[in-house]
Order: sequence, then structure tokens, then C-alpha cells
Amino acid sequence: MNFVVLTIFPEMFDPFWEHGIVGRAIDHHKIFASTLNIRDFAEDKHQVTDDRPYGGGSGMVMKPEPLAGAIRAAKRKCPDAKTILLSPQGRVFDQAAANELAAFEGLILVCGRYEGVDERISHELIDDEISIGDYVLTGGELAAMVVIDAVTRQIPGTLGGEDAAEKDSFSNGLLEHAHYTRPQVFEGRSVPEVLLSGHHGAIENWRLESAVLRTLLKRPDLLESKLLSERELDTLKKWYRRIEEIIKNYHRDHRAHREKK
Ligand code: 4HQ
Repeated sequence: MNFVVLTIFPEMFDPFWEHGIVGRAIDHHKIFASTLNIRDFAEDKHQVTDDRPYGGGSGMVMKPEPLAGAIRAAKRKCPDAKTILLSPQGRVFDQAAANELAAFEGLILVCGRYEGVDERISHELIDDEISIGDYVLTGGELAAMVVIDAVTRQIPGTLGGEDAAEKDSFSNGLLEHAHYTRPQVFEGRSVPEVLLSGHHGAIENWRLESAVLRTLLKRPDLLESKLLSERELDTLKKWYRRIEEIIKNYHRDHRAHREKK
């Protein structure tokens, strides 16, 4: 995977390229990463990249010529790459999108500043428009880092361990099960007994149940749109019956209570 980022703030990416999984992926040549400074493609002597909007109003717009020059240079460097504009108007980025983008030869990520880029850039030069969520950033740089981070960890050999991406939240449409490490008792709270048992089948069952219940409580929207396995469905049914039992007993006890009065 070849990432080329187009930005007027290339220095923002220096620490990003150096740390963690992304840094290691670069060191091990699993990914290639570079930035092009859009300012270098401005023709005038002050290398201006923004201008006032036609029609008036506040804020500035990214001029098209430097952006077009930068995109064309990136495409020459990486001809098979997909060119993505980071924008709140794009399709909202999710795990499925990260997986899909990980299959490309390269990604050219175009980061705007100010109010955005001149509309005429998108027609010929942009293949895809992506938003990282429904909120407004001051520039596309953080959004590009989010996309690069999530795509990188989907590339085989980047995660270390026996490719942990398959066990993640969302890879099966559920949130992950709870995690525990030492000490066995922390501030009076113990690690669930089953995790110390060494009984792999029981641990596997507990984790499945933990994942289903956490998803139900924290992100019921994910459960509603997911095709459930037989075991996942059994977990939901088991807890449904348990909750029904609690409610039934509650009503029975309250009737007894009322009849006493
Ligand atoms: N931007 N997801 C860049 C965003 C954004 C988002 C606002 C992009 C400012 C110039 N990008 N413009 N949300 O808020 O990707």
C-alpha cells in the first residue's frame, strides 16, 4: 500500500509516520508513506493556496491550480492509486470502507483547509469523497490520519501476533468482549473466574456472550442490522428469558406486598 497525502501542513504527519503500528509498517515496507506540500505547486511567488469566494462571504477557498498540480504529481508517482478527498460531504467512513480501501495499490488523500476546495477539483481529479463523521474539522489532515490508521491495520503483517484484525470489534459485526490483565484483583474487583480456569471452550463461550451483551447494551443499532449466528442468537434468548424471569418475580412479589396491606 502506497499512501500519498496532499496537504499544506506536511509536518503534521511526521510524528504520525514515526509511531506505533503505522511506524512499524513503514519500517517493514508493508506500507509506503509520503506527503506532497500543496504550496509547492502554487505558481505565484508568494505560493498562495487560498483565495476569496466568488459571490462573497467570509472564509477562504483552496485555489484549484495548486491542488490540481499536486494531485497530478501524486498520480504520476502512483498511477494505480485511488484519489480521495476528505470532506464532511463524503460517505461516512466505517470498518467496511477501511477493508475495501486496503485492497488498493495506493491511496492519494487530499486534505483541504479553510472552507474547502474549489468545486471544479472534484470533477476530473477525485475518485471518492470520505467523511470520518458528522462534525466539522479545521482541515482534512486528522481525517486522512484516521483513514490511513484504520486501513494500515487491515494490511496483512502489520499487527503482529496471529493477525488480530480478525478478532476485532466490527470484524464480526459485534463489539469486542471485555479484556482483563494482571493483577487478579484491582481495587476490590476480580477478574471473572472462568478466564483463570484454563478451560478454552468455556472461555470462548464467555467471550462470545460478553461480546453479544456489550453490543446489546452499548450499540443496539449494530445488533439490529447484523445477521446473527446460532450461538449469538442463543445468548440473546438466554438473557431474554432471564430478564423475563426477573420481571415476572418482581410482579409476583409486588402482588404479595400489596395483598399484605
Ligand atoms: N473537514 N471528515 C476539510 C471535515 C472532515 C470530516 C472540514 C474536511 C474542513 C476543509 N473531513 N475541510 N468530517 O470536517 O473528513
